[in-house]
Amino acid sequence: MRLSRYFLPVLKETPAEAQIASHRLMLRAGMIKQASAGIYSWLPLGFKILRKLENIVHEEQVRAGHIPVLMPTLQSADLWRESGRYDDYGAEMLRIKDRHDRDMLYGPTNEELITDIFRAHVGSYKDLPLTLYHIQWKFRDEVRPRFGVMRGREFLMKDGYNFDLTKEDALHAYNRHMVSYLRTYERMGLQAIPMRADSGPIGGDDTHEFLVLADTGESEVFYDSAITDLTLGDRVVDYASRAECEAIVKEWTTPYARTDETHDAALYDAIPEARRKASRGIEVGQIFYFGTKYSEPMGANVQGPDGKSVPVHMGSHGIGVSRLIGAIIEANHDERGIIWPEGVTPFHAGIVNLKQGDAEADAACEALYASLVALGMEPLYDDRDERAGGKFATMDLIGLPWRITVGPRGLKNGVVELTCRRTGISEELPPKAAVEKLALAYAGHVLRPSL
Ligand code: P5A
Repeated sequence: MRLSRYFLPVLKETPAEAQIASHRLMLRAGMIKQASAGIYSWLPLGFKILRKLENIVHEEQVRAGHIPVLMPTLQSADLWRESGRYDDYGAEMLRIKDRHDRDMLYGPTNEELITDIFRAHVGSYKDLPLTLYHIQWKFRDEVRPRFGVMRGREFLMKDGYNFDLTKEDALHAYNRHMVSYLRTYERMGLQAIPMRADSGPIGGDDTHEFLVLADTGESEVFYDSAITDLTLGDRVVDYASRAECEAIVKEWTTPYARTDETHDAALYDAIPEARRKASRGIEVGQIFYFGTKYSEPMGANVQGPDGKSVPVHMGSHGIGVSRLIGAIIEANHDERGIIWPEGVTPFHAGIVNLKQGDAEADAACEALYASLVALGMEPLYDDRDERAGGKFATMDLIGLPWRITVGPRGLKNGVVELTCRRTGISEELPPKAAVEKLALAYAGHVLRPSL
């Protein structure tokens, strides 16, 4: 992409309404624009990252054996009356009447709608296990929408639902989700810690929230610091293996980690003092097992092997896709701007031409651009006729992990400058060596152009 032809409305001033770094930086970097309270338009840069996160989520869901679908945002109130949640959900639910005076609502979640799909089409235990998921906009009329996309009213969620014959099968689905979520967050460059939590309006006994540690997080959390040493890394997981998923879940849920809702002071005090941590966290996902809470009242039954009709065991699992962008920025920024992890960056490298219009500098930039594209990367070429300082400030603000600076003086010596956004370290290299270094930096990442 050439910056002269892109739409990147960066702001020079710090917006007064933004209280936390991620909100400020998303506005300043031209990623989002508020449409009304807690509702945002996604401008090209923000939309590109949203799509990248969606891709990662899809890939990891499909890897775990889950099947994508797409359900509507608007739902009929009748289904929610069947489950008993229409009245329970309260003021957070946006209720709408259509022209025929029928009660509709903008879905805050989809347990009822998916259960309705299931009961219409599945009747035998032979069709189980089944996990369906989608990535769709949700609406919750939060009392205090704040911090930009972090607590929005309209927000993008991945929500998945498992249907199983027995509780044991459903607990395998729970474990499988926990492992696939850990992998999903790791690919985004985040450490999200599974913590025992409270199930709230979704219901059920077993539930874990995934929290990214950050001072600006809305949740109070307590944990054993031993848990922060755990990673999945390159480990290849067989999601069909109950024993393997269970072992990973055990490893991750053994160290104490709880939100304030389930905090147990006695257990916490038993942790060696040096490892006892109390801090704040951003909730980027939650998984639930709720058994037959929806299947029973809604008649989502299957015929078991013995011919008897039984309600299926279910769970649901959510990832806050739009909130994740805020969480990633909270965990990755400095005073100059965002620092994208390589797995989610909107462009792989920035090319800054110090002397636009200089034949040699222009040609060197074009050649670099072509070499990066040939490797499957998406460079952002700042080809505007602007001062170097302004170009650097924009690149630092939007946070691409690497910048290649090209100018006539360096080119005379056969070199360009390659700068790492995270460390700030620059080195002078021949253009070919700079391209090779970038290829190495992105080895292990899926390289493909995104929207
Ligand atoms: C699980 C999927 C559910 O709704 N039903 C379907 C279950 N869980 S949840 O915890 O309530 O939400 C899942 C994730 O969505 C994100 N989230 C939000 N993101 C931005 N703004 C909001 N107002 C908001 N509310 C929830 C969180 O990341 C949450 O973990």
